Amino acid sequence: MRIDVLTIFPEMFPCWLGSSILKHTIEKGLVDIKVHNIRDYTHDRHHTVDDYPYGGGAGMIFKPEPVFKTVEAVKSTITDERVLPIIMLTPQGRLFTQQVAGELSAHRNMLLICGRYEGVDARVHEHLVTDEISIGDYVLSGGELAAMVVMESVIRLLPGVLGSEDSALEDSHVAGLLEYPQYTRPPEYRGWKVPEVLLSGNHAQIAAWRREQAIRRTLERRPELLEKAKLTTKERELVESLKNR
Ligand code: 6GU
Repeated sequence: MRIDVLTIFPEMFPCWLGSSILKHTIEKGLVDIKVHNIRDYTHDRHHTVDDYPYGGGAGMIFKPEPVFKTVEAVKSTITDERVLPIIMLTPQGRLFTQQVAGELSAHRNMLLICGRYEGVDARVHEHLVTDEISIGDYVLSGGELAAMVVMESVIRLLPGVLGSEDSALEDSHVAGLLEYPQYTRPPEYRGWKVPEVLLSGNHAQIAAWRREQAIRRTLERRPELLEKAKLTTKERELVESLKNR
C-alpha cells in the first residue's frame, strides 16, 4: 500500500515513521508513506496556506488552492488506476473504528489530508475529498496525530505486517469484544497468582476461560459493544446472568 499524507507540519512524522514495527514494514516494502508539505504548493512570497473566514469568526481557514494543487500533484504520480480514497482528517468526519481500518486496508493507495481544527474551505470538502474521518469525540488542533492513528491501525492489517498472521484476529474490537487479560512469568508476583487454568496446558479450557473473560470485561467496561458482538446463545445467557447479579 502507498499512503500520501498532506500536512502543514511534515516535521511531526519522521519520529513515528522511524519507530520499530513501522520501520520494518517500510523496509520490507509492504507500505510506502510519502509526506507532502502543503506549503510547498503555494505560489505567493509568504507561502500562505490559510486566510480569515468569510463572514467573520475565530481562527484561520485553509485556502482551497494549496490543498487542490497538492492533491493534483500527488495524484499525477499515482499510476495505479484503482479507486483512490482522498480522506480528510477532521472532527466532522465519520467515526474511525476497527471496521473502517479494515475497509481502508483493502486499498492499493490512499491520500490523507490533515485538516486543522479551525477549518478548511468547504470547497475542499465538497469537490475534492471522498471521505472524512474523525478519530473520536474530542478536539485536536490538527489532523496529524489522527492521520498517524489511522495509518498505524490500517498498516498492521496489511498481509505480512504482523509476525503471526492470526494475531490481528485476536485483537480487541475485531470480534466486537475487548481482549481477555494476559499474563507472563513469573507465575506468582508479590503474592498475586496467574490464574491456574493458564498453567494447565489444557487448550480447550484456556480458550473457554479467555472467551468468558473477554465477555465479562466487555460487559463491565463497554457494555454497548455487546449488542453487536457475535455471541452464542449460551454466551448471551451468561451476559444476562452477569447483568442480573
Ligand atoms: Cl481527525 N482532527 C482534529 N482536529 N480533531 C480531532 C480529530 C481529527 N478526530 C478527533 N478529534
